[in-house]
Amino acid sequence: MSLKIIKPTAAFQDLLPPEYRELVLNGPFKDHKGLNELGSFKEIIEEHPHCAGCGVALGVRLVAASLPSPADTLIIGTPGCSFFGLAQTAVNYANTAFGNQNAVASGLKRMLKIRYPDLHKDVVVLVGDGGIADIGLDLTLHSWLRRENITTIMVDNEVYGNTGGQESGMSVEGQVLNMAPQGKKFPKIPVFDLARVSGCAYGARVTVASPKKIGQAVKKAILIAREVGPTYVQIYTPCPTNLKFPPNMTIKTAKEAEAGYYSFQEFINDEALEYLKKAEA
Ligand SMILES: Cc1ncc(C[n+]2csc(CCOP(=O)(O)OP(=O)(O)O)c2C)c(N)n1
Ligand code: SF4
Ligand SMILES: [Mg+2]
Repeated sequence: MSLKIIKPTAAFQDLLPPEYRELVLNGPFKDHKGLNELGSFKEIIEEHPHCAGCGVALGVRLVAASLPSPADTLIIGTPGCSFFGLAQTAVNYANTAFGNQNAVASGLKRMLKIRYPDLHKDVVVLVGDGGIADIGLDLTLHSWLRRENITTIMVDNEVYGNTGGQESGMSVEGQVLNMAPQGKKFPKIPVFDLARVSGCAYGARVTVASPKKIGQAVKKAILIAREVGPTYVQIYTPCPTNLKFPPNMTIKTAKEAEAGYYSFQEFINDEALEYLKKAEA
């Protein structure tokens, strides 16, 4: 994201909300800023339309604040609640037809490598569980099997939040939802394990209750995708509206999941480990 894109014209300068002005003055554009330095500005630059307490909105914000080179990153999304916040986030962002994100991201990454052979242009898919585990699963797996140099990030709220509560492949077995009144009949699709066996060089499974872990995982995933191969980060981002818990319980819900079936997990192959050691040296 270039500062030029968000810098207001002089006439509007004083009319904009204080967080916007703060973002322009102190946002993560010139100096690298990490999660510890989240300002009063919002990576999400306007009041966003997510429901109160939305785990997906928090996930989007934490990912946006964890990008190693925000100005040289292109985020690819698809329909779903994440799209609301992403369209209002201070990142370069393009949307795709539902489920096509990893195919579009593969093409863009290849094109950017040709156009900017000496620069790192990070292409990051940031999409919901339905977009990845259901309609986009074939294109996601094929991008991994082809070893495309892209990072895929799932904001997993375990439901189709955007369309009113259908079950997704990532919903837990037995979960009752507005449009699954008898409860889901099969377990969560093991996308994290599929990432490992389909050629991802690095993968992490985290929750929004652990922002630092998200920061580290996103950074590692994007760096490794530059040189080694595809990477995957799966973030539990609970949805109060569809899972029907109070909006101030999002972090508590994520913490409980993290202590149980959504524990932190990470894998990395030898080549990626070597690469990280060199990059950090
Ligand atoms: C081809 C196509 N089919 C269906 C839809 C309708 N649709 C929009 S978002 C969505 C579900 C998104 O669920 P998920 O990816 O889990 O994201 P969430 O809203 O939960 O963040 C569906 C089915 C669409 N936009 N395009
Ligand atoms: S429906 Fe759920 S995921 Fe979508 S904006 Fe509301 S809380 Fe967030
Ligand atoms: Mg979802």
